[in-house]
Amino acid sequence: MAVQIRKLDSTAPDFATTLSALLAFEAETDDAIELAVAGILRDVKARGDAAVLEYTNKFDRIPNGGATSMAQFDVQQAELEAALAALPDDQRAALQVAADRVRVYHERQKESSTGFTFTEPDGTVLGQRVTPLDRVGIYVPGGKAAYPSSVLMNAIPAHVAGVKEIIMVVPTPDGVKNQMVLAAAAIAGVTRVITIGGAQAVGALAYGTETIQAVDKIVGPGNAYVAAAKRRVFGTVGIDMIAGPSEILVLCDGTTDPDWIAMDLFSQAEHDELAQAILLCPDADYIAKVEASIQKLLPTMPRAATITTSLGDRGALIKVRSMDEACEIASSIAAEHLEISAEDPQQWADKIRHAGAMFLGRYSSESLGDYCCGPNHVLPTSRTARFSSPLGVYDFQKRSSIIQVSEAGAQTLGKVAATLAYGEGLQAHARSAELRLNPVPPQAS
Ligand code: HSO
Ligand code: ZN
Repeated sequence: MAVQIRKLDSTAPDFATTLSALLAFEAETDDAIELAVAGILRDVKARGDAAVLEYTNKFDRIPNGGATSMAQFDVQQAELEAALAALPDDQRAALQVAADRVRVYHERQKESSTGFTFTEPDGTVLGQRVTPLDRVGIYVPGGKAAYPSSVLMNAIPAHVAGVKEIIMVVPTPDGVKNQMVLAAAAIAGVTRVITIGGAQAVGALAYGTETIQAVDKIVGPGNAYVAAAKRRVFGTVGIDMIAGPSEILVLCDGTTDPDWIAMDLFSQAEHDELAQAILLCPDADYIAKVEASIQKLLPTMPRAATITTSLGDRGALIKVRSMDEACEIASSIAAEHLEISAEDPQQWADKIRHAGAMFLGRYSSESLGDYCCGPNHVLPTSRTARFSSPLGVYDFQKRSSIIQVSEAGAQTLGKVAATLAYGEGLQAHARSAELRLNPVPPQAS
């Protein structure tokens, strides 16, 4: 099986148009899905557990005639621990190493978001306090996209932030539980696991039911129904982001083993037919070598069909004028993952303004970041790295302003506030400020 991967040249007159067409990705908004999800959410809000039970039995084909009570969907802590204990030793150890590293990294994030206070000369104190959310829901997909690593990446930052209740929902089609997902929940600080999924699980988390307390925020990836449900409950609860297909952009100076680069491109292409893998390189001969590696290695991949579609539809090998130009293009692409596979990668990294995560140097393969380097693998996709950040401890915290005005402060601020309030026609605001002026001026008639 040979893959047809497009080759582009940045000197071509239509390069900019071709590139933007290649990058365009519209999350599908399907009217039928929207309608179905709206109905499910309304029903869950109105009927609570009874609705969740019915939808789960139906959509997840729960065996033996289905569950008769929500309690049957709760996974006890002992079952999570048993799943962890039953894993092959190497898997358990690897999960533990990954979890520890993710925790250590996110603890640094917590240290750097501690809030502040300062005192003005007249004794007025101002500040910002950072507090964790009380309760969050983590959506974990079932089926082929059930990633234990994503359980760690979503739950650990919440735990590090100090969230007391972390409720994980995971659908179990045909009643089958993914043991590695349960094991990951056991070590990530998840407080409750419920085997429900789809829009009904999002509704249960957002509105609460008789047996599930409403959460404050819902995070985690899901299919089109879950994404539509998350969009609809936003406002009632917080949500993280609506993640698009995975992306990798490799910027290479032409000195890395081409097999390594080919496999790095495959590593994201194998996620999804809609995933995007792109190489930027100033050396045409090297690009030809990577292409040869792609053709050579593809038949060895169990997911060759997915990779072929992804590389064929959305992939590209792009010859650029220089590494400087590669950096400019990379910044405009704002990829989820950017690998800089080059000698002295730092000089190029300094020129990048937008990327979800940057992997510097030829040993930093993106796959290491997906599992165990420590930084989060939930990253902005579809060019949203221009304005958003990796999932982190800060997504499970919020800030409150602190204002403690001294008597002296009330004199100076009171006059400013009253003037502005009269300007806005808001008498009560003005009087509220003026009442604290010392001595209190006579009330305006
Ligand atoms: N690369 C994915 C995360 C992942 N990879 C999970 C392997 N497992 C996020 O873009
Ligand atoms: Zn991945």
